[in-house]
Amino acid sequence: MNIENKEIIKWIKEIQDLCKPKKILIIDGSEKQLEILRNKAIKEGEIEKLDNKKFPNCFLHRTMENDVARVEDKTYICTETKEEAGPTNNWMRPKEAYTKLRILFKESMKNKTMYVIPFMMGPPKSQFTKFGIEITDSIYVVLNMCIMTRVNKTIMNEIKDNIKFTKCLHSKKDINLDERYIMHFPKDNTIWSINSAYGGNALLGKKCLALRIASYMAKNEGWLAEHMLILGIEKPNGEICYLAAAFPSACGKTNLAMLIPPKKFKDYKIWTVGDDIAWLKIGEDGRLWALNPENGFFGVATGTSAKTNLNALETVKKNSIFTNVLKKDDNIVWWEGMDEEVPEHGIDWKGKEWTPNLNTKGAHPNSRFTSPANQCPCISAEWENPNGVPLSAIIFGGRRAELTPLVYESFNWNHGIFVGASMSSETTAASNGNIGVVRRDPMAMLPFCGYNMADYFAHWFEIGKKITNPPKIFNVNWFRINKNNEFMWPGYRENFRILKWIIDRCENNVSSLKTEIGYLPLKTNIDWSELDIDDNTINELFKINKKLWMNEIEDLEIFFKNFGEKMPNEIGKELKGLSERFGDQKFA
Ligand code: OXD
Ligand code: MN
Repeated sequence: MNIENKEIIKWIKEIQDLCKPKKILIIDGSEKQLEILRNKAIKEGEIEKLDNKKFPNCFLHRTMENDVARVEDKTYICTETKEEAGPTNNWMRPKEAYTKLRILFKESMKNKTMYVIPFMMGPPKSQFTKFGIEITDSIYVVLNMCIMTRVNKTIMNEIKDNIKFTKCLHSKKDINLDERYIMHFPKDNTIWSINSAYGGNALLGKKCLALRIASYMAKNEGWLAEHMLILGIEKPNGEICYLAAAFPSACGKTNLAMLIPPKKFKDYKIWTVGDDIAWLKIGEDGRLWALNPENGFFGVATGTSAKTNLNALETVKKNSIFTNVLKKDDNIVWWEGMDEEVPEHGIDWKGKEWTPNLNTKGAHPNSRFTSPANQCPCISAEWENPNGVPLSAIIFGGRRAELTPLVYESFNWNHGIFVGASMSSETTAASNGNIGVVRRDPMAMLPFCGYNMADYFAHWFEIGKKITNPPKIFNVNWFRINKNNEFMWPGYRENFRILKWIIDRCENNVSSLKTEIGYLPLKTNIDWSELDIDDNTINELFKINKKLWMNEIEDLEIFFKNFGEKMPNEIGKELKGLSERFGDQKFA
């Protein structure tokens, strides 16, 4: 491929001199090239081919045992001052970080091929779209990037001399955990990642570019890069209304994005626009428009079943890569929680013989599928619309055993930001017997914000000043538990009932109950029919316990203090308002 952009040529040469690969291959995303690479990866043991009849063009990959998830303690934002990165990010000065990493990258690709992947985050001809180039020594990364991002023959030369692109450098090197680093250089529009081949650390278009670097760009350019799914709800009259929702990792974003409404609501339909990342811009109409910059899903396989997510099961049946799942004797995949019966024998995610009586996991709990988004049976017709889709609502959520009700609506945009900034998840007794360990995760962005989160909150307030027709902001909690440590809400497709109330609120179809924390539904405005739930449980799901909320306010005060002077006053005002509404004069 003939490269015209001089900066790209210079950068490739620089990395070549540093990593000393045997060969360089420019990736054009063509089936011909991918086929050669897949065969090479099969020969070298990086991937295995699955049964081509049952799972056409699907492959299995196993990571090293020490390389199964994102590594937040090894993830850095590299800026001149610590203040720019803020108290929630690991920080290093760029000079120090480059010096450290250059030593690690030195000759890291010796005797290997260096793959250069030009890619696009976002659809063609969109104002949202950003370019990146990832240099890697892993075919697994190439194959995944060709699903998760848009890669084709023309992209390299679309990045003209004056067009910005993110320089992404990755080497799996020797997967040494002690020398694993995922470093971001927002000012240089650069990402360097070494010693991991796990998706979130190695597919640099996703968390690294589309969230950490993009959030920094968004702050400077007046938009938002968020850890949110996007979905459309089609009503019986054919109208579609769009929502975006932020939940901490592993709280069911992919399941909600692909939800099939319960039988009772068969005249409604959910359309998936995205399952993990949303880029949000104010449109000329004063509404907030949302676009999914990705091209595929990198979803958690474990627990995915016909009950939890039938659409995902359909999506992964072809052209997919499975990571750290169990391989059955008939050369197809299985994971804990899949509908099929537990196999009598297989090869587990570590590559070892597995039988159920071993009492070990066949698939890693964070096993994954990588699948093209356009294979999803409920993919929205608008998912590649260059303008995105207009949002009626933003939903925040987390796992709180006793605190937050099933759903509530914020009073206005600023209060909604406070609700998002207060987001947290808690281990519930129902999941591991250790109740009440709270992890604060504002807007589900704690591990993904590429700059000081105090500035990030301020940026949300700034956006609010410019939107004339903002989406309403809600909070949901599917995870409340009762005295017997059981989840009170059935969740999954029944969550549709709550989405329906949310759209009814957006369209001013129903009134609500004003409380200290926000607007709650009138019980009669949610359809509970055909659900095995009693009145008492419904009341419990909406209970606001003053004592718990007073503790929460204290906890939030401590958390927000971490951000020091930079914290926007609006957050303090909202906290004070909440406290006063509970009759407390503490902040007076
Ligand atoms: C995550 C993911 O960790 O989407 O949030 O993989
Ligand atoms: Mn995510």
